[in-house]
Amino acid sequence: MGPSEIITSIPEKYQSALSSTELRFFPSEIHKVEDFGVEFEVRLCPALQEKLEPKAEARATSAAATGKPKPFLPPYSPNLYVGDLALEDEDGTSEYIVLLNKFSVVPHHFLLVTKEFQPQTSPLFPSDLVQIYQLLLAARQENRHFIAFYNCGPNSGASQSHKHVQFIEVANGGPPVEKLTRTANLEVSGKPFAIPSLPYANHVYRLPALSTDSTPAELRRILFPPLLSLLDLVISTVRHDPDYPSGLPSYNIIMTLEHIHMIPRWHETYILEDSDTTINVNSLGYAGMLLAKSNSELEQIKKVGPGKILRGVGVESVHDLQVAGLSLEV
Ligand code: B4P
Repeated sequence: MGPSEIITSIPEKYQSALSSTELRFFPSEIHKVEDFGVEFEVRLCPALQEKLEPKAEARATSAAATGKPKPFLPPYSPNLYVGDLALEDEDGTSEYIVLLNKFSVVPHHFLLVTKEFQPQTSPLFPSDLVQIYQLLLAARQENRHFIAFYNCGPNSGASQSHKHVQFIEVANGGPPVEKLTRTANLEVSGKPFAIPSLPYANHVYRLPALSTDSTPAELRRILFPPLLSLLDLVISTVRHDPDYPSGLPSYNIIMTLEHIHMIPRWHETYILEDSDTTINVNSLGYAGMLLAKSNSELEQIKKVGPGKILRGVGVESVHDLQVAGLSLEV
């Protein structure tokens, strides 16, 4: 299938997966919380407590050693499987499958998964980027607004160890953080920048207008150098902190047709003071979309503030260091 066929088949596939009961939809409601110039959308979804598999357990299920089913390897459930995608790129052919998210909080949430096992700790490759943007462009052609996100590394919020990029539908104006990002007035284009008002390290690249007519080679030339420079910045940022855990870095990536955002991560969950509650944060949190699985989590998020939570699981912003004259090596 091509990217356009995938996008057009998602609504029907979603409906039949829902009727089959294999896809579970968890109703939720959005609460707006203003913080650091962003109107955060905190999605209250108590029904997710019924999803009995917490992250640590899901990771174990996903690990090769358990002998339990691995959800992103065949045989795929016919109800969740949308199609195969193959990308003829300069590097040869890369193969992917598209699956509907089995645990859907937002309808039509889908996953782009590598056909062969690759670890979720590996960076995005040029072919991944091209495939992601072909899907985002195909959706925009249908006048639908999706963002893609990638939870990379052990503390990024990922629970499945097989490389997968997720796609979620958002409102016309994009996710909450994108509205703030759009207001950044860049002195020079074609360079990464940070949103200094946000209380955590963040690195962003503003993309030129992309076209559905672009060839894979053109998309690769436009998209891959920015991704590499953002990754360099993430690595430089975490190196500024001598206490950052050794080993592979963790980070979140949010991809829209306008920007690529990359946010280094330190911790997987935010532990609330004076309570046993923990808040799980994945890439969507940094898009301005947090998840609360109970009313008490929602109240705590409002009380503590999304910015403090995101700073707590992220890394200190090095913007102040840059302003103070300490440059980052890129
Ligand atoms: P990961 O990258 O490993 O982790 P995640 O998105 O944080 O989801 P997690 O599984 O930890 O779920 P959580 O309860 O926190 O992604 C794995 C993906 O594969 C997930 O989308 C998962 O649902 C899906 N999956 C697992 N087994 C599968 C199978 N057999 N077949 C197909 N897909 C499978 O969060 C629950 C859901 O809410 C997640 O989808 C999460 O992405 C989403 N979510 C989180 N914050 C949200 C927000 N603010 N708004 C809307 N949705 C949100």
